Amino acid sequence: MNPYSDPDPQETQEWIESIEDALEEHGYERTRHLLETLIDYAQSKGARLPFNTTTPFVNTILPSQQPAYPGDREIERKIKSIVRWNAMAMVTKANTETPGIGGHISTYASAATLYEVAFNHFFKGVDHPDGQDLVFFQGHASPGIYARAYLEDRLNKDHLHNFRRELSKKGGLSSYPHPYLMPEFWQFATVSMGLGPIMATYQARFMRYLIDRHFMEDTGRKVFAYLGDGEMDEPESLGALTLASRENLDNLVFVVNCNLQRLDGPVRGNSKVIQELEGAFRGAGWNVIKVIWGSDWDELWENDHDGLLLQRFEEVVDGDLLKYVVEGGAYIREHFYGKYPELLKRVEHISDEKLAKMRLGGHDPMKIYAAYNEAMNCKGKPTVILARTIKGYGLGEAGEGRNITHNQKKLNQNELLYFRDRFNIPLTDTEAMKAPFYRFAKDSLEYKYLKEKRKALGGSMPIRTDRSTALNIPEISIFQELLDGTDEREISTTMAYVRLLTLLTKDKSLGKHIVPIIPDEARTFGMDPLFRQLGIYSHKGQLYDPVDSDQFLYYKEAQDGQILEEGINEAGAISSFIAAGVSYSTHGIKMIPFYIYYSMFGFQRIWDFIWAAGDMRARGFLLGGTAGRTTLNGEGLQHQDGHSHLAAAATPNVKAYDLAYAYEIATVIHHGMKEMCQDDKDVIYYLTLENENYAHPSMPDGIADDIIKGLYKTRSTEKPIIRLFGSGPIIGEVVAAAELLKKDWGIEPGIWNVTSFSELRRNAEEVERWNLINPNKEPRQSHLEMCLSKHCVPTVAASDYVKMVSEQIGPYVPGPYYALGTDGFGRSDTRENLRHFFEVDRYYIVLTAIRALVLDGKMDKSKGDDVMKKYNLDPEKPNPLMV
Ligand SMILES: Cc1ncc(C[n+]2csc(CCOP(=O)(O)OP(=O)(O)O)c2C)c(N)n1
Ligand SMILES: [Mg+2]
Repeated sequence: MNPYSDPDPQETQEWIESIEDALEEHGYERTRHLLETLIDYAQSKGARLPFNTTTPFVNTILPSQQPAYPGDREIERKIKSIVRWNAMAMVTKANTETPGIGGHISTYASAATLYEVAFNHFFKGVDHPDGQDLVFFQGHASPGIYARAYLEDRLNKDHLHNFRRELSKKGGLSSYPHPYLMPEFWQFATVSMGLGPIMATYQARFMRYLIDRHFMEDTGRKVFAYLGDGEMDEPESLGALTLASRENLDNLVFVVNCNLQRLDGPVRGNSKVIQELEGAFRGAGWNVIKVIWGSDWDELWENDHDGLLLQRFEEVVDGDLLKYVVEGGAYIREHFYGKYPELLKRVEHISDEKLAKMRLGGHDPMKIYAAYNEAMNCKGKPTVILARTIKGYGLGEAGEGRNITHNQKKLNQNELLYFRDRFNIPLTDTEAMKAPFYRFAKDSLEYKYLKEKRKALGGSMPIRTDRSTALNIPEISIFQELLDGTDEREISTTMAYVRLLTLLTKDKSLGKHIVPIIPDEARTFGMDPLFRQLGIYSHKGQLYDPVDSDQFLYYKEAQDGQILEEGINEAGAISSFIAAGVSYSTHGIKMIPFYIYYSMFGFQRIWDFIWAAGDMRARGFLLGGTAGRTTLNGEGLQHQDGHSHLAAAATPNVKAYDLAYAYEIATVIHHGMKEMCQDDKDVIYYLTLENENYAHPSMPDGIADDIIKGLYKTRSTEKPIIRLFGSGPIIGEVVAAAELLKKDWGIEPGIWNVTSFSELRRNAEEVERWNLINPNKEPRQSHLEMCLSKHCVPTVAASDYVKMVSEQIGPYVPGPYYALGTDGFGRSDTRENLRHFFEVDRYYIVLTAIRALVLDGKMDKSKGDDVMKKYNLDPEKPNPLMV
């Protein structure tokens, strides 16, 4: 409330009357103009007016502005009630039959109207002439979405019966939206809270990108994101709000289910979450539609001439509002209206029972329809609908509005009967107590209605399809200069990659499908020449003359620009990667994202998004630049990545490579593009790229397959007694170690390049598993065995990653296996010093090789000490992991 005490109410009233006149005679636009002009004027005269981003705690859309409801309310109510019932029955049954299997009843119970109005009137399906809307469903509202699919005949009783029992023979339903598990149903993985809102925002942005780049027409398709009010506390949820308004994403609609509760209790007990969210969204420039009150409240609000009801609502906090839900009418009368005798009078004619049941906005189809309708027609801004609902709506004593409601997994018999009565479910007591699934008869009005509504909107939702066609991947010879090597010229793998991208984007047929993505590091990676060649995407084009416009390679923004330059925003950039990576499905157009970033800010920072990308079957290339704990030398502890390959190895559809030479990069990327765009494999490639300069050899013949499998030989030896593995730039140390071994110790090791420890392990595991469960068949051989089993000699493996990365193949390598790696926090220093510090340099490789030969009985024990002395290695040197 305004704390200012009014010294001249008469004058205030006169101002209000002037505004009333303006409203009546000229409408909202003129009134707004007048008020804004007055405020601007006062501000220009030095009045410091408070900035207020919130509006009163009432509905944004007045009853007089509501459109007529285009549907049959009665039939829709019946359908909704049955969806509610089936959703509840599905979770109840699952938990009765398999205690502890989980699931949620209360979330969908609060969101049912939000979804049903959209299913009946808004969501466009794949066969709609405008194309499909993209909908991010609130993850744990999934039971309601399955329940509707059941009524539409898309799922059967067995599916519902096997909710959360995906391993059952008749097929089950995944707990949450997982496209990986239900690839023809779910489109987006949403249940890691906070990822949905930002991913939806970048989906809307990517849709624009495809339109601006002339891949498709603007047909008014929308992206909807259904979100929890508790979920809005995740930093990612609000993280891209200004991007959405800045880019005028009027194709984006957030629907926040404001039941005021999260898992443990109130989202904001001591204030109002709806008001807080309104402030955040309005401040960011969104169109905010608050749907707080249902039609039952229209009369009370209309009669609130003195603003007392509003004042009372502004006095109470969400904690109070939740208490009213639980305590009922008499309590509300006494504690809420009772504070002011005038308010008490206003509700005299309303019974206690009615007071308790006055419907809130999010449960009123009229109000929700009006909000969607406005969102559909809003131009130039994204829209958020803040809908007030009750968590566990209809559960009564079983959890309606109660703090335990989120974890309510089943109803007992009395609670089932209560629920049946509350929603008029046509079941007898005996039937209802068994919580059966209910389906409308095929000739019923309800069945016909729901089918017709969906047909008119282009088919059922959610649905995931792939209507894309294969892309023409050119021959690998387009990368010939990378295959030929650099002779004496020293370059980094990052430079080789940038060259590859330049060649690729120039390809006549494939080039335009490449989506380079970068979070403000283009210059770090030497990608700035691409600014001019490809342009940086900007819906607004370039409204200014860039400071470097006189230069050939200037900073070029363009409406049809190809590069997504995301700023310092890894979460946004990976969301763009995902949007591009699933474009084959969401838009029926194959795009190939190449997202390059500081490798430390990849898996470590945004692995959850990468996990979701895997779940959503995204395809594309992640490039961890400036990778390697000792290869990136000056940046120190925060920047040196020595472990992203561990995370990559644990992400099922990520194929990870640590590459040393330009031809390896060309081979892997070429192969990956074929897998993604010709063989339709849902794979993400992760390549680490480094910034150490050295000469790159030309590609030997016949090794392409081995590069993809993860291991190929670069140096053979006559009588092998030991072999060295190297990966990425550490191969340079390995080669140097081999020279020392020969020169100083008379040993000639074979040398192998490991391009992927994780691919080698996956292959070896797969073979091992096959051999395990096929004991009577001829055993198969892994790639490692095929390469190495001829000589059972010790192996020393060195990489710029923690030892576990190279150790992952240890059990499958014939002979003893020794791993060198970079465990511990990074440091800034020269590469040479760092490699010594982490004990991955040539001298430690030699030392380890000699020790391996000693233990193998091939050398005398004293040799170890000789090596230590010869290379000045200090036995007192502290362990890099511990210091
Ligand atoms: C990142 C993350 N943290 C925690 C959870 C566990 N979780 C699932 S639902 C939920 C509460 C959700 O509350 P809200 O967003 O308000 O949704 P509601 O169910 O109230 O609609 C929590 C904490 C999760 N799924 N994701
Ligand atoms: Mg909530």
